Amino acid sequence: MNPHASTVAAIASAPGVGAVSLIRVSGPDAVAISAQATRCKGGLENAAERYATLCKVVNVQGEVIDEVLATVFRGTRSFTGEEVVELACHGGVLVTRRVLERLLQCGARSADPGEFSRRAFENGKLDLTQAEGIMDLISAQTDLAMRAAHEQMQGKLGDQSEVLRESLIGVVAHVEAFIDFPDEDIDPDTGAAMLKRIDEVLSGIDQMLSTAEQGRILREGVRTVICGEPNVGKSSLLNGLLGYERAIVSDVEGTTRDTVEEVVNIQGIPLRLIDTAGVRDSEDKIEQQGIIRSEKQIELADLIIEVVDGSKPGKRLLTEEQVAGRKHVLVINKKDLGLDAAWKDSDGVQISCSSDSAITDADSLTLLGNRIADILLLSENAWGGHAVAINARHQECLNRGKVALSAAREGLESRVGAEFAALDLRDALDAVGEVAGRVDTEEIFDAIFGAFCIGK
Ligand SMILES: Nc1nc2c(ncn2[C@@H]2O[C@H](COP(=O)(O)OP(=O)(O)OP(=O)(O)O)[C@@H](O)[C@H]2O)c(=O)[nH]1
Ligand SMILES: [Mg+2]
Repeated sequence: MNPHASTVAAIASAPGVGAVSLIRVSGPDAVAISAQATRCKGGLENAAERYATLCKVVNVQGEVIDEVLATVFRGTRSFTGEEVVELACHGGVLVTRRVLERLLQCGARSADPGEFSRRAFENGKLDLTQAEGIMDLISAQTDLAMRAAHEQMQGKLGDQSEVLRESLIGVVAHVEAFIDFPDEDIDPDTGAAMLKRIDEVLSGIDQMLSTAEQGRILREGVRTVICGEPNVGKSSLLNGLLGYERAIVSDVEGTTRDTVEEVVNIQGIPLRLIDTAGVRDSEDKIEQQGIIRSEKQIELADLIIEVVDGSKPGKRLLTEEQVAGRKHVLVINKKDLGLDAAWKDSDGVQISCSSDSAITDADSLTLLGNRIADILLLSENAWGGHAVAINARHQECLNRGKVALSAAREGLESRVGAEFAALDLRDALDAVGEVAGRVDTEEIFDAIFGAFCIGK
């Protein structure tokens, strides 16, 4: 616990004009400072906790700045785990700023970015993953991203890493006790049992690591490139998925020259759709530039939507080698014109998608959405299995933990020496602990002395 000496204040609502603005004050003098800045019956210092109290914010001359509703949270029963006052004032930019200035005049310090969450973390109200979950929730653009953020705020990710960390503490305790107290009759638990415990943690780490890609997709969106030969209907598909005419569509081959990018929500998954110039041999310099960009986009994509004109024999733009190991879906467009025999046995998704609503087949676009969700392992069914989706920071910690733990395992197995294994195990423990922001050696001592009763 890190009790903070200072009391901080900040505007908690979004900048700009609104009906109400919220100003938060947190720290040991939150109530005293707010009471000094306000006038109300009985004084804010005596206000009932967790009830809205009507009061006036006044300047040093006693002139009213605004009438506000103040809510007092005493002791540790607040978001930050400190004394907190929340002032709901009128939502003008100037009035909000004046109320904040008055609180600063009365002794509060302007809060740093994220300082309220930081205090909540340091006061043990949240672990790091929960604090990150709040940020994810605020920036979520789709329902699925919101759901994942909620799970994280509930502490599911922190709990998972905590289970692994606790197992590791047990392992470290055994190995360190064996080193530190060689005369005690401590079973080093090396051998098979120890390795089995390490393997269990390693597989737990792998399981968490396997959610990294879903996590990145939910947070950042899937880079999805729509590619194909000219005139197959790439821009029509972009427009169809977006629901409005974003890209120019025409029957002239080579209509799209530059890439066009838009975010679309497909079954709760944010796709960053990139429409590209149709790829063909062209003499036109501008078109050539567009084609080079298309090829670059295909290389960078998380997901490739390759479109072909199903009404013509034609061939695919990409070879099997080019799509091997990539997330790829083949879209056979213009099925309304009748499917050419060349595509009859293909497992591509058949669609019709045009600015002419009589031609567009909405159901076929839904089927395409399902296929995309399946490919991304983010369909409702697949998602059900994972409560969490880790972010890049968690991934880095877990990878570091995995390397250290694998080294410890090797050391124990080849009996190089318990000391080296213990160092690696400590590194692994720290790395896994970093996921939830817990790095505490005190606990290891507790585990050693508690579990082995070394009390001489
Ligand atoms: N009948 C029918 N026509 C379609 C369909 N999809 C697209 N078209 C037509 O095909 C032509 C080309 O469509 P675009 O979407 O511009 O094709 P594109 O692949 O973006 O073409 P480029 O940008 O030139 O590479 C247009 O005349 C569209 O109206 C479809 O499902 N059915
Ligand atoms: Mg186009």
